[in-house]
Amino acid sequence: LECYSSTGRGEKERTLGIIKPDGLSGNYTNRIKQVILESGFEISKEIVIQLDEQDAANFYAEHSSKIFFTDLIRYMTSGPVLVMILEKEDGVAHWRNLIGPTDAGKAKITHPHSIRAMCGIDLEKNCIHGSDSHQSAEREIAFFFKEAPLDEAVRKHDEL
Ligand code: IDP
Repeated sequence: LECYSSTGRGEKERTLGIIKPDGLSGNYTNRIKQVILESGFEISKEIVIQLDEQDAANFYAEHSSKIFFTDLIRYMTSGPVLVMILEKEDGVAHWRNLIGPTDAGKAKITHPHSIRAMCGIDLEKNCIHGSDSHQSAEREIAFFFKEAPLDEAVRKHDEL
């Protein structure tokens, strides 16, 4: 049984990455994946999906009262996204470091080697998402990858 933890040594921690619509349509996917793999992450699952307004609003529910919410939903539904489960020791923190600060325009100056500096434009169109904590990562992974709970999987197997 694999164990996911942000504290244990040598244990992998899962996090969620999303190549946002501008990243996909701008053909940054291969360059982003190259950076991910060179940085020691494993991409354990990936899907390409077109979010509808309800999906995007649910995913970003914590921002529903912000003035940029409507624009954010429009942006995230403007085309397909590529969603990935990424795994590495201390994966959440390492992935946040790799993507860089939210404002891609500023990232080009302060974090020129970050992914957002490479393919993002500004505070909104920053081309990539990364979970901000271990808890967020698990919630966001469950949002996109609805895995059957272990006992349910075992029950299904027993029924065969
Ligand atoms: P994060 O993605 O770096 O964690 P959050 O504050 O969680 O940043 O914001 C979620 C997303 O909403 C950002 O990645 C960006 O696309 C968008 N966003 C955040 N702040 C603003 C803003 O002030 N104006 C427009 N869009 C924003």
